[in-house]
Amino acid sequence: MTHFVIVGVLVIVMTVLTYLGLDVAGLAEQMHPVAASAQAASIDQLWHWEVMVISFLFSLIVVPMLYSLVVFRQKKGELKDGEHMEGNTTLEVTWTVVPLIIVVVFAYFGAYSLGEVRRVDPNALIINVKGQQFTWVFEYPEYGIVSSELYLPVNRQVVLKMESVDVIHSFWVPEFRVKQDVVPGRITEYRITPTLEGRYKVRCAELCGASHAYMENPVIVVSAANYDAWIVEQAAIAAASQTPEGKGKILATQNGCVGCHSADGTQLTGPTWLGLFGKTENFLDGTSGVVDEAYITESIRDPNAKIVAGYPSPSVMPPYAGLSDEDIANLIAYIKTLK
Ligand code: HEC
Ligand SMILES: [Cu+2]
Repeated sequence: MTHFVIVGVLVIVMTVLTYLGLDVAGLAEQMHPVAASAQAASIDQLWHWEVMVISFLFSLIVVPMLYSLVVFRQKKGELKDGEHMEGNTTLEVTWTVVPLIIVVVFAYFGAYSLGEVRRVDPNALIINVKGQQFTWVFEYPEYGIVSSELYLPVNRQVVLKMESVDVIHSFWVPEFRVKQDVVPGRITEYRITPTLEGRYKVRCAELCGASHAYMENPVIVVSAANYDAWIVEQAAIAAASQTPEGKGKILATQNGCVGCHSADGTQLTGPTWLGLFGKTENFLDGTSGVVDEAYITESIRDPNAKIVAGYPSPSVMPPYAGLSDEDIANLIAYIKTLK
């Protein structure tokens, strides 16, 4: 009987020590970052209960084993066999029923926690997420905004409708705790209510190719007011990129024009575009002319037709045969804004 008491006490001591050890390790910044979502609460609670039970089960096995090894080891000169045992119904019933109860209780807690995590708020903000090798793209369908950063208002539920364009990815923000696969050809949902303002990172949690480890994008949780301001700003940018000037600016970047032509007067390989439209240009052959739509179009399609005075002949500017009339009109609209 005294053996049972001693082992019982040792098991309790060992449970506490194991739990404290695991808890300290688990709370280390890397393994258990700050909880930043409403969903994190029930998940963290479940985690702590599980660590507790794991500590107890570990002690329940290891302590009696070590105790028996030491206390009931074969003494010197002792040669006879150990006592023969024929089974013990009470013990067998106990070690079947007790674990069964524990498993059922945990199944209940698990289901409850899952319910909490998936709780639907009908006013949730909808954001479409696209995972692709090796980045995330966030689309705010109500505002026509596309962003590489996930901006979220604090204390409002968001539902991410996630899709992959290539292989399986997994959306994971450790501070939010919840993790969800992103699968090609299917839309998966991820609900979260951020509760703490700050900058976090979404990581891909499914090995998806060579640069999988770099598949990280910023997640920024801000106050409702700052979120609204960001939406207004982004919507303005999105709208601006739809105007001819906006499209022209994008074309100038895409086609590398900005590498040779500055918009602010800086001298690069080519003449600056600042104040270009409407001015009188002197050419290498001694003639001059006013910069209008026709001249700019000619300069783009056939850079050698007229070379600006002071620049080498033939022109270092490549001819852009691939640009459509509309592209050129947009580029001209953009150049016109640079006064
Ligand atoms: C490799 C450098 C380079 C690139 C890239 C380039 N340009 Fe040029 N561009 C020049 C140089 C040098 C000149 C001046 C010599 C000449 O007239 O060809 C010039 C002249 C021009 C002119 C006439 C400017 C003036 O002052 O009269 C226009 C308009 C122009 N480029 C538009 C464009 C557009 C639009 C693009 C992109 C689609 C582009 N360029 C890309 C080098 C470049
Ligand atoms: Cu991935």
